[in-house]
Amino acid sequence: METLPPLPIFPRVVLVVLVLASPVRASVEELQASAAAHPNLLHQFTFDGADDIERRQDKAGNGGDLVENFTEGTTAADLTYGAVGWDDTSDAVGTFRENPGPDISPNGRSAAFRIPSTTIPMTFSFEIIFQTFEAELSGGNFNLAYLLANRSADGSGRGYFLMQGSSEQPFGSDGSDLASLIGNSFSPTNEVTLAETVEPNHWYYVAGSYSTDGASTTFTNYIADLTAGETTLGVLGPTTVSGGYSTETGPFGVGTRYDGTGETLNGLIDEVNLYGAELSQAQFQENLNLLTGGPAPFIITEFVYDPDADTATITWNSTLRVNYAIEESEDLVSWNEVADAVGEAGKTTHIEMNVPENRQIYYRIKNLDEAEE
Ligand SMILES: [Ca+2]
Ligand SMILES: [Ca+2]
Ligand SMILES: [Ca+2]
Repeated sequence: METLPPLPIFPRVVLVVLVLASPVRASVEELQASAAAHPNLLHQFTFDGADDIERRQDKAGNGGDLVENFTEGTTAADLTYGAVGWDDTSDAVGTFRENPGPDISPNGRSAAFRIPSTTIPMTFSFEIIFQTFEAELSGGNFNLAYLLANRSADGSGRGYFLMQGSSEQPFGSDGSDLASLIGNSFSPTNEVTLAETVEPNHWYYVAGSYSTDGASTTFTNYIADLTAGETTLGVLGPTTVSGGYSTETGPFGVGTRYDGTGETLNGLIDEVNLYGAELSQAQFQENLNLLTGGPAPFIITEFVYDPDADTATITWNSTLRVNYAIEESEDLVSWNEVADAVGEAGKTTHIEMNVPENRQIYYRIKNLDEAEE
């Protein structure tokens, strides 16, 4: 029979618990229901259905059904309907592009989708769940893949709401970004870089909200790498650029250029929601929570005291990139910061502390990025 060793006399620990409400169920289906209930939902693409026509339907019922878009002899066989999505509650669709290869027709083979005709209003938001198969687009003049895009008839108003690649010069030199570019200039002055690199085969949740008067546009973007376990949105912006996106009635590319000539995503799209309003960060975070179950509760999950080394190792549920302070106290009244840490992926952070001998020490972990009430 195993005998447990006597417990060492070790410092008592205060568990600082901040309980965050997290939904019990989390799924793409939950996000779909949230989008469907939004009063400003413009178009919704879930890529679910009994046949391919139904899979291309605008589930918002606003006449935005997708059409297939092929260049250079590609066919429906180059699209993948009924692909496995972020979870098993909803299908994704696969779009195609040769990589490396020429990115615009002629001689660029690609297959994706467009809304033939829609009107994007002066306040607008999108959210998308997608993955790319390519870390970097190459072989073309611009090395761009449009995920969601429109453009005004005279070419001035670019609504490149989300694209892989960038406008960095020389053109085509940075085909590894995720970016949003709006307005009258295809240049970094009109572009927000959401990510300098993307992980191929990782599902991303990306969103943005936009407001334009035609002369200038202000927008904010949000991103989370779902596959990496990110549960808190990264925020880019708000940014103001010159010019606007197209608010004319016209085509809208989903996985390809607005006019259907190529520059297509080689990857998977699970969900697209387009809204005729500026959605808030809180709304997008709530929708992300519906996908992930929300950030892990902020709790200390393990405390290990080593009496020989006089060290304590504290482990807690951390959020990626969030800053934390480790504080100690002998009387629970005055607290001194003794270490700091930045949250890691995988939701736990460990820190090893040196514990003074013959003293009773309390520890607590503070989230420095959370505003104090
Ligand atoms: Ca879907
Ligand atoms: Ca890059
Ligand atoms: Ca870049």
